[in-house]
Amino acid sequence: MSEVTIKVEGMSCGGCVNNVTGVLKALPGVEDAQVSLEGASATVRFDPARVSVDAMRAAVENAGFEAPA
Ligand code: 9UX
Repeated sequence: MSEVTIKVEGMSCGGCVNNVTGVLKALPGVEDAQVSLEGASATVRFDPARVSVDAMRAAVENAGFEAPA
């Protein structure tokens, strides 16, 4: 299992945090996601054989937020 912290910009309330958490945890291979509103970031524990960081960033962007590299 690996861990990565990605930037997540555009979150403005706890609902956004829940939304981002949900889309990340919905990805097969994502074990856990801890999303920080204040930190504008998400720390994700994942299986790199099953999911890529690029796929996480794409999921966040599809949910309406920005996930710059
Ligand atoms: Mo808060 Mo975010 O009212 O997707 S849920 S702005």
